[in-house]
Amino acid sequence: MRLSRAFLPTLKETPAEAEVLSHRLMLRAGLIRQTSAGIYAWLPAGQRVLRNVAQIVREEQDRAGAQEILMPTIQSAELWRRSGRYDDYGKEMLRIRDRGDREMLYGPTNEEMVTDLFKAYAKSYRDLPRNLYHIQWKFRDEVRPRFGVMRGREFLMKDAYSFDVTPEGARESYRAMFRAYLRTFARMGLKAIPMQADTGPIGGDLSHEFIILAETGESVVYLHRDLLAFDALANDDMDAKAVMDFWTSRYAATDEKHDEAAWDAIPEAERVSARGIEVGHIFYFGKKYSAPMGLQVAGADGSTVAAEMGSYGIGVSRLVAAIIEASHDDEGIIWPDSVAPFACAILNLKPGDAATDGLAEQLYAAFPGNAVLDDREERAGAKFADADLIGHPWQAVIGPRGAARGVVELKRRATGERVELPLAEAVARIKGAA
Ligand code: P5A
Repeated sequence: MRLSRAFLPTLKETPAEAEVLSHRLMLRAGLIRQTSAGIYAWLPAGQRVLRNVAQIVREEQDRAGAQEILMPTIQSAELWRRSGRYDDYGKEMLRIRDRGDREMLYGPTNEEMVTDLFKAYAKSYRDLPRNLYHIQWKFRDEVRPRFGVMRGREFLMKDAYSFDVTPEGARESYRAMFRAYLRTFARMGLKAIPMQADTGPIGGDLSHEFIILAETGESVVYLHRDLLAFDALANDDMDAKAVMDFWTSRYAATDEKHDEAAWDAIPEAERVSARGIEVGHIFYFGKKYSAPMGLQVAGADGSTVAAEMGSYGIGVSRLVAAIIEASHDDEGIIWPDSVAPFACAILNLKPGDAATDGLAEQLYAAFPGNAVLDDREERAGAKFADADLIGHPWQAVIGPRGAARGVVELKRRATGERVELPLAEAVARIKGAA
């Protein structure tokens, strides 16, 4: 994308309405724009990050054996009456009527819809286990939407739903998602800690929230320091049971589940209390939806059993803000390579100069669709500031002196390290990191 023609608007001023850092940076870097309270449009750079985050989530769901579908955002009230949740859900649910005066709603989650959908096909125990997921917009009319996309009213969620014949099978499905979540967040450069959690309106008795530590987080959390040392990508060969056994062998709880006595029993030097952001939440709720909604299959012995179900959520749009909370400095965002909107920004310090233009164009051509070329007639300082603010992992600075020698100055955003390299080596260095 050439900045002279791109829609990548940055703001110099800090917007007054933004209380937390990620929200301020998302507005200043031109990632999002509010269209009504708690509802946001995603601008090109933001949309690219959102898409990258969703893609990592998708790859890890697929790897864990879940299958992607896409269910509608609009649901019928009748479906929710069958589970008994229509009246319970309260004001958070956006209720709508169509022209035939039928009661509809904008889905806050999809347990009912997926149960009804799967029920149409699942007849015998051989049709299970299955895990179906989608990445779809949700609407919850939150009392206090705040912190930008961190707590929005409309937000993008990945929600997966597992169907098993037995409780033990359902626990295995739960553990597979548990492990997949650790990998998912690690690939985004985040350390997410699973914690025992309350189940709220989703229901069930086994539940974990995945929390990343950040000072601005809404949740207060308590954990054993051993958990901070676990590396989900390095421990890739561990089976799902071993992973979950490790995590549940050490203390970790949110405020609501905190147990003072258990906490006091941990040596003080091993305790960590912090604030965190909930980026995922998984539930095992058995027959809560399958029984009232009639999702039953024939078991091996001829008996009829209601499916054992779980659901597994990831806040995809919230993650964009959470990654910024975890990775920024005074100048702006520092995107991990895996989710960055572009692999690199090419800063041509003298547009119109044959040598800088030539080198900049060559470098730009090496990253089709994945670089921004700052070809604007702007001061060098403004170009540096914008590139730092948007947080491109690499900046390739091309000035007349370097261009005369055929070299670019490569800056790594995360460390500030700079190195002068001939073009081909600069390309290789950037591609090697991604
Ligand atoms: C699990 C999947 C559920 O809805 N049903 C389907 C279950 N869980 S949850 O915890 O309520 O939500 C899952 C994740 O969605 C994100 N999230 C939000 N993100 C932005 N704004 C919101 N208002 C919001 N509400 C929930 C969180 O990351 C949560 O873990």
